[in-house]
Amino acid sequence: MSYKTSIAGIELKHPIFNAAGPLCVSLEELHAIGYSHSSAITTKSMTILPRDGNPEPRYYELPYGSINSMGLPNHGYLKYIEYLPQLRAHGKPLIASVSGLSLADNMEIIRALNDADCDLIELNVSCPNIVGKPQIGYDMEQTDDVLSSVMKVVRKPLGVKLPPYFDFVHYEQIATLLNKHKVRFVSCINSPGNALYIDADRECAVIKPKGGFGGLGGTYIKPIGLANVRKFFELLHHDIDIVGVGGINNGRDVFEYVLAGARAVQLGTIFMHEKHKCFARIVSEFDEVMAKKGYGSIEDVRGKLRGL
Ligand code: RRO
Repeated sequence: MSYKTSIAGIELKHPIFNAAGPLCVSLEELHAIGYSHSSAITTKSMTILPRDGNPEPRYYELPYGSINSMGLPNHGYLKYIEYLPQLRAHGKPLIASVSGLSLADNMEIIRALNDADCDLIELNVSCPNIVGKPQIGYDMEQTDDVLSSVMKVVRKPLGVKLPPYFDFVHYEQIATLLNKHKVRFVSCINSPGNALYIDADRECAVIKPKGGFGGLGGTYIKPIGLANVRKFFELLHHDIDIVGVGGINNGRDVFEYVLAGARAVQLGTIFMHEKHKCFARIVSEFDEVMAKKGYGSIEDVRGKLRGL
């Protein structure tokens, strides 16, 4: 049995799909996600113009995760608008991830997506890897401006991909804005930015851009992702859905995210590592955990984390 769920009213067969990021740039890659057991297809974050991204090496697998500084490689929003109807054949919700390099860019892309063949828009306010572009989600005033502009024009359910927060005051500030602007969902967390991994043998960093600084993914960040989901579950109006991301490797991890308050989860680093078969494996592990515990639905579990 699969445990169905929904994000902003869009139904998903089960709660597990791909995060914007790995293996979702080209039409071929997006079709491959369609053929997999991912319950939705999320695109790489799109900009106005196509981008090659940062110089390589820009992704490196670590003992317990990954570090990346991809630099937003993507085909540009006009291509994704062409790709979307072709992906419909898979019969899954289509999620367009947007990461314009300015508010004007985001507005142009979102206006165009209003008439495109996607079900949800995920606005990325948390890319850590563009030199000279601090993460919008850490600047409360800018976040307020961006959300008030985009929410005026958007005609599809729009959610926000958030950076990780660490301080309760910051959680309260950002949650106030998300509630005020009535975003439809949040995806948390993007990779904690500007981590540095050092190879002591070679006495160097492991990725080239920005002197080796990049976004951290995988097992390292699961407790940070869980904390963000939990805190937003406490602070957001309950009609704002929460999608958990960060360090999910197995069905038990998915269960933990649902307990914390997530309606669905996205896979990033494990998808890069294991490729498309991770979706079927993790779906069946999650189903097994739920069945063993005797739960009949996501709603039996969602947010029900107990204190001690
Ligand atoms: O492309 C990237 O470097 C990237 C992006 Br847009 C993002 O949102 N998060 C990330 O870890 N890498």
